[in-house]
Amino acid sequence: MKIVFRWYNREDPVPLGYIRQIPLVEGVVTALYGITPGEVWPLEAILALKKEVEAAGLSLEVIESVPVREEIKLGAPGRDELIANFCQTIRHLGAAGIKVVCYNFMPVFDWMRTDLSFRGADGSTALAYDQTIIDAMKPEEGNLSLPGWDTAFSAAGLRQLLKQYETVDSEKLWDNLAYFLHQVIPVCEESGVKLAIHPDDPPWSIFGLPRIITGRESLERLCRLHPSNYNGITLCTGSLAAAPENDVVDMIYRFGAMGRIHFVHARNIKLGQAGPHSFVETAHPSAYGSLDMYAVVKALHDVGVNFYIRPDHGRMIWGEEGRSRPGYGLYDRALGAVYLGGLWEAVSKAMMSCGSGSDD
Ligand SMILES: [Mn+2]
Repeated sequence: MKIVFRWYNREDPVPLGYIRQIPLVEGVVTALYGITPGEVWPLEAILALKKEVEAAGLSLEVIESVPVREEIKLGAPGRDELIANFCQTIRHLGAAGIKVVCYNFMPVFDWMRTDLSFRGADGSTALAYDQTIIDAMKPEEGNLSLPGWDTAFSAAGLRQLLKQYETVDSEKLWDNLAYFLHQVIPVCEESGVKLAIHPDDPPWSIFGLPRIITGRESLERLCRLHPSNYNGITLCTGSLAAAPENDVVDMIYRFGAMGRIHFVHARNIKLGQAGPHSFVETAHPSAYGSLDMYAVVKALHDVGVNFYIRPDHGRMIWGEEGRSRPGYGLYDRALGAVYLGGLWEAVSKAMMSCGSGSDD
């Protein structure tokens, strides 16, 4: 296990020097920003980024994310060239020593929240999701006011994109994912770069758009699309656990044993603050949310795979606000990193003492 920390490059108000001071954190996860999605990432720019990170005493072995253009998800004209560009980016990342690339296959909307500053009883703020707010919006009629999304698309651009998706149901989206992986995975194998899909967040359909990476069954299907373990998973505990039927610990045993978990996003959420299909992000420890984080870490330890793990979103605490990206402040994520490392130490040492116990 290697603990890593997401860093938004030079735009991030959290400097590399601060990340270097978080106990147990060995590296950062980042991306090249400022490149038009779909363009090839230049090798020189990747190498320069890696050099900058390493100069701060940290490693850069995981990229989050290389964007997948809508044409690829839609199966629209131009996708072959865009997939070829994605492959070339993978080759460059492999040449720079990158081991894992996170991506997602969510149509139009990436992660979704309805409140970026839900205030907790202790005065901290966190991201939250309430399905009833989503259900009241009609993006196709220009009625979409979501925090963090208002400026992502023009109303006309969004309407046009949603129209294109009218002919893409779940099965078509699966076909388009299979088509993509069929071309990309062999390049990943040659380049030594493991691909790790991020589950849909939240893991159900929103605004009538298909969402397919939602739980155990769909992850099984993903694995079957290409038998290589370069076709892997980013196990995001908070995303998957938003659907109460998802047993995250069970999924770690299942997909960890298959060698498919390369990257873990660990965070806790509290389900049901505003009824079914609602949740609020909490502090990482088990006591604050619906997830048993000890069981999560123990499962990861038990399956014995090599993986990178990062604390996922954190709350805003200790007066930190605004300057950071939602969920990506320094303090609460740093607490999360140390908590995860502490659980790992406890699980490791408990296992060791079990192993040597027979001599006593
Ligand atoms: Mn995640």
